[in-house]
Amino acid sequence: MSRDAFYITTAIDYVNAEPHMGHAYEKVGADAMARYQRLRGRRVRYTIGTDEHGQKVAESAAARGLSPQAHVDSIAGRFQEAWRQLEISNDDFIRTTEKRHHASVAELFRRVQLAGDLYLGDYVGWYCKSDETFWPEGKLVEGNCPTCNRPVQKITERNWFFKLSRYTEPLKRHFEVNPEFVLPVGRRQEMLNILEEGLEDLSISRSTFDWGIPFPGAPGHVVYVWFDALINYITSVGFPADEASFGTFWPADYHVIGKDIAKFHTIIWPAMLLAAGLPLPRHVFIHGFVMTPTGKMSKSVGNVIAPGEMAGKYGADALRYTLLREIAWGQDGVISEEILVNRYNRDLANDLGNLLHRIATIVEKHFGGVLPPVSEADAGPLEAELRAAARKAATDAAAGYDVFSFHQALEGAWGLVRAANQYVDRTEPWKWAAGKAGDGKKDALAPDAPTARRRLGTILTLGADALRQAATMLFPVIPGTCQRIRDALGAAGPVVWDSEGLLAGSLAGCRVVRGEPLFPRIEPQSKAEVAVPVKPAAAAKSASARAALAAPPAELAYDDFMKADLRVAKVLEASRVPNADKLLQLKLSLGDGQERQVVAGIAQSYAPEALVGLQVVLVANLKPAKIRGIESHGMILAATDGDGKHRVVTPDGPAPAGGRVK
Ligand code: ME8
Repeated sequence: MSRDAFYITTAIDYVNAEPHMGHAYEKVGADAMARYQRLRGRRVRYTIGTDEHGQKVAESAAARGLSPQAHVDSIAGRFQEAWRQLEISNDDFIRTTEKRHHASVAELFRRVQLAGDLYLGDYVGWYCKSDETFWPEGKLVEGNCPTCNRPVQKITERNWFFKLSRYTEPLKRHFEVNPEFVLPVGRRQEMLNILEEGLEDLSISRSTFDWGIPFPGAPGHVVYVWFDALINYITSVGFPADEASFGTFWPADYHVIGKDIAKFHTIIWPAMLLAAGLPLPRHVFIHGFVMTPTGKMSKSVGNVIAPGEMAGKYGADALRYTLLREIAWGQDGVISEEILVNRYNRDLANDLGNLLHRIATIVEKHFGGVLPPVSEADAGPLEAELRAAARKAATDAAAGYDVFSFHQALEGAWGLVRAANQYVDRTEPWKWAAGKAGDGKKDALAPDAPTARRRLGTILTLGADALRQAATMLFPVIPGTCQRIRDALGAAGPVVWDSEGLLAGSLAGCRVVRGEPLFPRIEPQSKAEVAVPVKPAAAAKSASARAALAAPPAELAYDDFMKADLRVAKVLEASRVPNADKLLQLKLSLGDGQERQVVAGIAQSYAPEALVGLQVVLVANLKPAKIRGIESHGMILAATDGDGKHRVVTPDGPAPAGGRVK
């Protein structure tokens, strides 16, 4: 295999039911890896597909009153549609009913037969139709399938067998020589334990139904569905006819699969390849399971979350981001609509979307939408800090992606998103834009206009560049958003992992377009409205709680109302409260040199700079309180719009600061 090629596969999904979140999780994770490798310049081949033969699929077709072929055609289409909605960038979608696959299975069988590894024998034992797996009696758990816990059926069939037992020792050696063959390494021992017990030969034909690839030279037998399905990985890269492609991409770099099918991929498949004289995949990466807050996803419990529906409702990137940010790859984790909405609001809307909005607004207003030049002459400690954050983010993100640690890669990239927001907070571009000294220079004299403008230009273009580079680091996970950010910043050309030229000011001259918000905030109205099933009693309770909230408060006597001292105030300064998503610290003028400090919970609706200069209404005689250790004296009034955004109440025309509001 040439060194720049990279071949990654996922499991091919059974077409007995619709695509679910577990399928989506696997495809999104492998997609992030495929996109990352492309970004790093590798020639990537990413294969996904559908596993269309076997007893279970035949029975699903019969239940729908369809021929197996008509059934698999319709469900395979549903999977392809779901992956299109999730922006999966697969290079191939293989279906095991395709001709190319039949040819590949036939050739593999020829080789295995030539090796003397096939023989006819009698199988008497148990079969799990759901997992399409043979089980010896001793492995059953209370008479059920040890993997899925469903009932098994006793079968007695004259079948063809594969001499799997022959490969116990060669596989042990392979595990020893390649300690990273099975990843994460924690899973390796489980597979070694199976090898230590010794392998039994495997029945690889079925004769009691006919929905499968005809077993070569054995009329009335079809190939056992797993033996057929695993071969898809070599079919996809051209086995046996396209030697150039096969030579380039095989062996695969990674088979990405779930923990329930580890033995098939780390023991049976490698044994098949050894028998056929073909190289083994470099790594099998075993991911964990996606659960819901109410346990394993299952139709009967009613907690299945359809990935296409979620992507349609919140966007592909919100789902992709949540799946890979919430669950450490390799471990089990919980996903719900509520978790997605929280991630969406907190990370995507507040941090990422807001950063673009803040920069684009000022560039549009003060530079006609064109990013100004960066002046290296006045780059100081804040710029040095931002550049250091960019370098660290690139290193951390790459370190995460390299080992499938997507949550760490995202956390690494987010370091730069946060640093860029802080850079904007601390440099205070809105002050420079108003001709005042920003950068926290509270008592400095107003700079001359060209100096202020030059400083403002540096801040905006470096801030924009930091955002562009963070977007590049996030590209493997949220590709659509990354492209929208690049378009908004006028960044031309393909996305490249440019850890060399970090924050070199290369965006100067680009035309910024302040379009729709990247992630308009979503207000989750109540827990009852998310996909997690809510017991009727709980739903009723939350409905009555909402009704109580909506009921008007008791009547107020005029004199009581007049006790509230409402005053017009002008916002002099505004900044974010560190480590508090919702809070802004405001300095207000009440006229005659009187100033007030107020902490307001409106950070998710306003960028600090958007408030400076605004007239607001202050409840001036509210008892002072400490919020996050900051004194807050008074409260500003705000309404809430239909999307749950705050709208600060402001006089409908100039009114003197300190004037009473009645
Ligand atoms: O096993 N969370 O197909 P499949 C995460 N056709 N991953 C999950 C999951 C969950 N809740 N549920 C399932 C098959 N998966 C075979 C594969 S490969 C040659 C043949 C994963 O549709 C599961 O572990 O049952 C597997 O990797 C993939 O989804 C397809 O499962």
